[in-house]
Amino acid sequence: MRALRRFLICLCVIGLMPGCSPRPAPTATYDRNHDGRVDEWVYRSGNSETIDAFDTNGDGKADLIKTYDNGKLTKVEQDRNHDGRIDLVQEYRNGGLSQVTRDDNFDGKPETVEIYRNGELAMVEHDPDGCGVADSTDYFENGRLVRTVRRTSKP
Ligand SMILES: [Ca+2]
Ligand SMILES: [Ca+2]
Ligand SMILES: [Ca+2]
Repeated sequence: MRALRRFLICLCVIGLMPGCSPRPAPTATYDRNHDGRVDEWVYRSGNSETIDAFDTNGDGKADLIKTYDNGKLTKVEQDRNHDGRIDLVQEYRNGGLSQVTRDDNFDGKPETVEIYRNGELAMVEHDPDGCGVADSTDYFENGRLVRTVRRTSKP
């Protein structure tokens, strides 16, 4: 599943995954809550992309990462359980939500991908064992589940 591969790639870019290198140096850092420790890192890569990473719980590790392209929000990544691994990725296209990738059991492997079209939920792919291939896909029309397709065999 392409979405899952992208999920892992973005972990590498941010440098949250151990063994990923080189980690780029931030172009700016901030101490927003004035406790003497950095809690926001800003990375500018290339001409148009900006990555804004926040530490919301004060453990020194980024857990909320926003990516902008030409000032427009394109991605929000969250580490909701603060284990250093991203477990929720929201992607935006033309200002609207286009995809949500979730690792709700926090094992590092996403098991749900939601695809949005024109701001409405269109498809949900379920991969409960996180192997990277969806076991079933739900299709939605006008906000209603209309079809579920199950994969009969897995590679
Ligand atoms: Ca944190
Ligand atoms: Ca996590
Ligand atoms: Ca998982």
